[in-house]
Amino acid sequence: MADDNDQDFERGNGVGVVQKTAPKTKRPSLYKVVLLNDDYTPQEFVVWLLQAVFKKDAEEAVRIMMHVHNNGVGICGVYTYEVAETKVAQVMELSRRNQHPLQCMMERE
Ligand code: TYC
Repeated sequence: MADDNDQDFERGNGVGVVQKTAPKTKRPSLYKVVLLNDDYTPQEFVVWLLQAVFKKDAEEAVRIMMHVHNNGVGICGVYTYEVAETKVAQVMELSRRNQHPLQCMMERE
């Protein structure tokens, strides 16, 4: 014998229907890691750092280093918050350990 639910189901009244909701995923904010020029850090050190920390090939590393040298500032890469934060910390620590005044920071895209 049909109970109330069976009757609702047969009428298509929504009993037992799985309703899809829009997925609530959001793309993470991105951050530029930028290098600042100075008069003291050797060009070779900056090129080495761009390869070691930012995984650039030699040609791209030289291009970015020269861009910073000529323009005062330049982008090393764009990353999620934690990755950008880690790369900035690595640059600052490697510069400090080698006694270079090189400065690096992150900026919201
Ligand atoms: N201007 C530096 C020099 O001539 C080289 C340099 C490039 C320094 C980029 C920092 O982020 C920098 N020795």
